[in-house]
Amino acid sequence: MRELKLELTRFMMSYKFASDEMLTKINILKEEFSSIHDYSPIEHVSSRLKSPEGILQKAIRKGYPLELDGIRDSIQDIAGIRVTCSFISDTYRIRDLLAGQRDVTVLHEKDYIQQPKANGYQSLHLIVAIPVFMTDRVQPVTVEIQIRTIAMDFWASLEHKIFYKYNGTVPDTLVEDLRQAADAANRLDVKMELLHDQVVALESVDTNDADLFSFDGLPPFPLPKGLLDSFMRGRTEPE
Ligand code: 0O2
Repeated sequence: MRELKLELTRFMMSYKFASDEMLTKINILKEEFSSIHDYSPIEHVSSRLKSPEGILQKAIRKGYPLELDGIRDSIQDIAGIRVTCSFISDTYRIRDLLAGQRDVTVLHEKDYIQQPKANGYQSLHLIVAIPVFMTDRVQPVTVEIQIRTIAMDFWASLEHKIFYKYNGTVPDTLVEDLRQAADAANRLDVKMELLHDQVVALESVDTNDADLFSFDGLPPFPLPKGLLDSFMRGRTEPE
């Protein structure tokens, strides 16, 4: 019994560590973007771990084997992270930046943005595996990452509430209203991105900030041309 408890604790901890590792990666992207590009494609990040009861219920519901190795192989959303982005292109940018990291393996991808679900649900789902270094083993652990825009997230949280309120049997009129709301959310996403692109294009014409640098919320500061030239020489002409 003691042995089983220990195994279960290690099992749950491996998901917490995997989630922490992915959150660190996402937060690094967020900070680096804000510092260097003065803009972050990530608006909000949240995470959750399924409880042991939730894991057991899902395993029973899906008919999976009720032992830890079997559960590890079949339930891939024990650790879940949700990344909310400003624009649709950002969701793919974040996907590419995470998928391109050496220790991250994308096991599955479901693109409900390109192909929304029949009810209107949109989101980009990734199941990734990341190695977790424990005291006596390196364990590849899966994490589900849902990447979506603010409008998609707004829609999904309301739909989730409605779905549970009606115990999964939502009246047809409400289903249709939700589908229309999902279309409206998509139109808003497309429009907002077009507006944003126009503003970015204007900014790059108006300002010549090539010699301005900023870091960690500090106002942009100029770097003397002589110093910049010497940095560049140092990079291109190694001794
Ligand atoms: P929770 O508590 O949010 O994690 P799976 O059941 O995961 O083995 P499935 O259903 O094919 O397989 O996975 P999919 O389609 O990738 O969906 C997984 C998660 O996406 C769900 O988790 C929801 O969080 C979200 N999701 C999928 N479809 C919808 C939808 O129509 N509306 C909303 N609001 N969310 C959706 P869980 O397991 O439902 O729960």
